[in-house]
Amino acid sequence: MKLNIVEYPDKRLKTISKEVKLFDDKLHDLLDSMYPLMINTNGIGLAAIQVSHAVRVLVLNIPDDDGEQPAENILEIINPVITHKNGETLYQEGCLSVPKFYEDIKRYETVSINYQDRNGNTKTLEADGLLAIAIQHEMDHLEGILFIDKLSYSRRKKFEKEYKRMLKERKES
Ligand code: Y12
Ligand code: CO
Repeated sequence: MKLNIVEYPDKRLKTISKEVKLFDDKLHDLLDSMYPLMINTNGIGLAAIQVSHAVRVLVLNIPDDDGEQPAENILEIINPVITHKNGETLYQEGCLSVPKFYEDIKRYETVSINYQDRNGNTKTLEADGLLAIAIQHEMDHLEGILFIDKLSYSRRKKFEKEYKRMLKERKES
């Protein structure tokens, strides 16, 4: 399946994604296509709405201690629900849909989720560190929320100005 990353300010990123009910070949094809796109664009997380599919699907691959992202470490997360959350942490986040921008965002330090795998089996996961941050970032995409939506008014204004300039420069080059 040919996929392209949707970039801010595309309104599709504001869509609330729908629950997956069918764990069929179409879902598997989407997952199989999202993973190489994420890796080839240096991503560690990607939500289906970022490739124009409004379904509650995420792929994650947190780099290991050597910075590698082997395919066996991939996490395919469908219909996730946070069951526990704790603590607070700050991390400079980036997003494939908001190229070239990184901002400090406050998140829960640890989260537990229930989710389904590609075959519809129910799983649980307790996450901390970068994985916990990535899960929260990607789950926000399912609600149509971007990390830049969490910025203060003044930081958001600054971002909009810089982003507009970046888009103009990109168009001219
Ligand atoms: C911590 C913080 C954020 C997340 C969400 C997942 N974010 C990403 O995977 C971000 C990837 C990203 C990749 C970039 O590299 C390229 O596009 C080649 C990038 O660089 C530029 O835009 C130039 C920015 C972000 C999880 C955990
Ligand atoms: Co993102």
